[in-house]
Amino acid sequence: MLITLSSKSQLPYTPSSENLKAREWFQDAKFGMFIHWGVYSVLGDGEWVMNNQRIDKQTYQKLPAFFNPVSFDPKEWVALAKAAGMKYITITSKHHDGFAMWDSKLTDWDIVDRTPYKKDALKMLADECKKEGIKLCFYHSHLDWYQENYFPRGNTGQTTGRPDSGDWYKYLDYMDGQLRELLTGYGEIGAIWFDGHWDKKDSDWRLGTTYNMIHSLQPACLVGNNHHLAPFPGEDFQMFEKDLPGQKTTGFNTEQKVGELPFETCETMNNSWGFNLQDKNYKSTKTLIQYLVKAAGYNSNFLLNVGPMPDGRIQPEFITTLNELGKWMEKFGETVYGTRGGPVTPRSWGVTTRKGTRVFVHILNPEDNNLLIPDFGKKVKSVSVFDTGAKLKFKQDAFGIAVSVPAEILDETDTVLVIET
Ligand code: H79
Repeated sequence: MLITLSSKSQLPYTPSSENLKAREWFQDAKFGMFIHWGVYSVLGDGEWVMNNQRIDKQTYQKLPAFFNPVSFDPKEWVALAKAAGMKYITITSKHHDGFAMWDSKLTDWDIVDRTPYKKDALKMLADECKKEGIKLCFYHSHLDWYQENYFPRGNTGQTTGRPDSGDWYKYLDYMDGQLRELLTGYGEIGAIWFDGHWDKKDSDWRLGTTYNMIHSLQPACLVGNNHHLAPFPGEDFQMFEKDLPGQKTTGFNTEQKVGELPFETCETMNNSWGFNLQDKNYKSTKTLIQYLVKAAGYNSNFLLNVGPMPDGRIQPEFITTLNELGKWMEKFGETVYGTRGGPVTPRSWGVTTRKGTRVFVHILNPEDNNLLIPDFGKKVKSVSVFDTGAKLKFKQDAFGIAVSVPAEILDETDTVLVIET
């Protein structure tokens, strides 16, 4: 009886011209800010705290009263993203705890109805993004530990004290309704970034219906879904959580096939997505620059996460690193923005990116003063150092290009060479 709904997801999908243009924009943009922020931030123990500390719904409802982000200034967040060289922001509209960070009319489980702050944080951010030319995207959880109609339940959220009954399709209607609010009241939305499908991956998620609704409301809005599988029809980009496309290093993505859509990889600045008071495992600026560059070499965007504090500020450790990243991007951004990965596939020494007739060689782990770049079928005119323009000696034959890279030009983060073809 519900077969018509599920089979809809299998319909072939032809993206609109606006959508294809948005995909190009997305790939050119390369670098975005991921933001995990919600009432869980109050506990300083990450966004999974409801599940991990086995907090029941009744108890979890005490949290919004403590969420009063008086220091939240969207101007500061957007300025920081821009200073870091980021071109878009993807923020949690709703995480797995189901709490809406905007003024939803479909529930009172939201920031305006339940917190002393009473303001629509997403609207404030949307207005500032629009003003500053930053694209806003929403991370939206399929999975919901709060709604009773999220039933039968999946692998997680078993301990939140909900009754053993509920109407699954009512839940999906509710989710679509909330997405409709986000796509009609907050201006142009760059993307919807779904997560949580893996909680019950054999369910009828009615993805086709949801995806069609998104594309009919906003044709240029890109749909992505962190289901750790091959892309489904109706999706416009493919994300790889804490992983470069196809590397399968996380353990939970062994079934993930690399598709044909634009890629995005996301990573944390310490080990947490949502604010974690005790997590001091900060990644260095060098590590994060190298990750961004590697992502570009894999033809992928990089979405770098911050988990703002419950008072609305971003912690100073993150701010320092992001500003350093931005300094690097000011100088070397040309070799990242607007590029595509390749022509040479990633190597142990680094990666390549390309734009027009130029190939940018990013040496991340120098191995030898003689750099051997496999042949990529183009006649090389010159090889030079990106930041100084100094010409380097090279020899091209049928096997590839050998470049002499003197030790004194090596940079400990990234030595960038330009090949003119
Ligand atoms: O929002 C952030 C995390 O909260 C969320 N995605 C990022 C962007 C996330 N949820 N889970 N994970 C990340 C890790 C993956 C866990 C999984 Fe599983 C392992 C999913 C499927 C297998 C454990 C077992 C959780 C569900 C089943």
